[in-house]
Amino acid sequence: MSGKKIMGEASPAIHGAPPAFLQPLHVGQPNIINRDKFLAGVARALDNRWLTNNGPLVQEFEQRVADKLGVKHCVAMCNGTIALEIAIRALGLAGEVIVPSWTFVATAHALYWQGITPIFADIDPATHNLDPVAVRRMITPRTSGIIGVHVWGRAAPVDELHAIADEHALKLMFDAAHAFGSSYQGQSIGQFGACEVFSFHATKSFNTMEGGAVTTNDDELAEAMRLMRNFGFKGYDNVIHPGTNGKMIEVCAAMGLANLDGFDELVEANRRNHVAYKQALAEIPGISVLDYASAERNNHHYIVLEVGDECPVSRDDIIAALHAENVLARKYFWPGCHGMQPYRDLFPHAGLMLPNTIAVAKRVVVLPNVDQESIRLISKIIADTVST
Ligand code: T4K
Repeated sequence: MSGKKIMGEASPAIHGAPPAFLQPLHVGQPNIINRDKFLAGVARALDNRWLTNNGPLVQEFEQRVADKLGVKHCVAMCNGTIALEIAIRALGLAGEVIVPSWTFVATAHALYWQGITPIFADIDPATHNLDPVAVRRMITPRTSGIIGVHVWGRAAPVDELHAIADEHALKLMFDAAHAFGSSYQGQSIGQFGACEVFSFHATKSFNTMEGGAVTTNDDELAEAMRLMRNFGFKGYDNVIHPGTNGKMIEVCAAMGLANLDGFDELVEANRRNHVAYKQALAEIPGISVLDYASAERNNHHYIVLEVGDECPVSRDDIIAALHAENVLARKYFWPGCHGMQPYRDLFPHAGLMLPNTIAVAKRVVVLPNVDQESIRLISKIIADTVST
């Protein structure tokens, strides 16, 4: 495996301070697992003189992803946002749809963009995923569906959400943008709800540069989404459906095929990094690293730190100290979708129903998933910041 995260180069310590990094360490630095295989795939596409429109690399990619996730259909798309929009439309969602506010804004925008109102439900502060009790509270006669999000690759409460959806005759789908390679009750994410939507953006654990996919076991839904991603064409000169352009290109599929090969080793390296961060930060007051359910698979892509009230410095102090050393740690989803436009103006009091979201948004820092030596140095910067 080549190119697993660019290692930060440490400069000599000045006056006993932790060393700064010469190159910025980003959250979301892309995983480029097999450069040679990717370049060979690009050459294949060029030799084929077939660059997009359901080419052979995209078809091979879809089959490999479907096999890996144990699902009947994988419909590859140009990105996760368009994949969400197409899935939402193919499912026939309308009126109001319940989503977490604690997600990337694309989950909400994919609804709003189609004239559907996202209704924000609160999360469980322990898992950062939708709280089923809060979801029940937000159901109205206009509700047509629920989009669960597997935040940080940790499965949303799938069974509870299914039960609510069945009880109220709602459609259920999942935003699995973070969750490639994760599981729920031992089964791969990608198999749940009516369909699940992945993002393969450059910053994701598994990437195709830009890209996404919808996975489903429903033949009719898969067929509808295949039509929709290609303007509604069924065969030559025959448009039978409204559609858009959601196609994945061959170069992106080449990247996906190259990255699939080394993905499991990458996850193992991520897991070791997660453990290393946990150990290095264990003794710092008020600081904790979010754990993942140990009985499940997680891709361990996200290293999520929570800075509690007992910590003598604030979350923003820690971020500032890290940035000063070229470690570009990030707040995430800040301040929650309900605090972003147009939702902030539409629902100025939404926060009253979202106390856990607000609390979590204030304490989260996401750290770069890097090599073990850099993890040691980053942890020292945090320890020194807290103790000064
Ligand atoms: N649902 C959820 C739950 C999602 O998280 C997302 C996307 C979606 C749906 C929608 O899927 P897509 O339509 O994106 O496929 C990024 C990504 O653009 C976005 O894919 C992602 N979630 C979101 C959480 O983060 P930004 O605005 O934070 O990206 P940016 O440019 O600030 O980059 C993030 C960090 O990564 C920076 O520190 C720089 C570094 N980076 C980035 C790129 C692209 C690199 O080092 N190299 C790179 O090539 O949105």
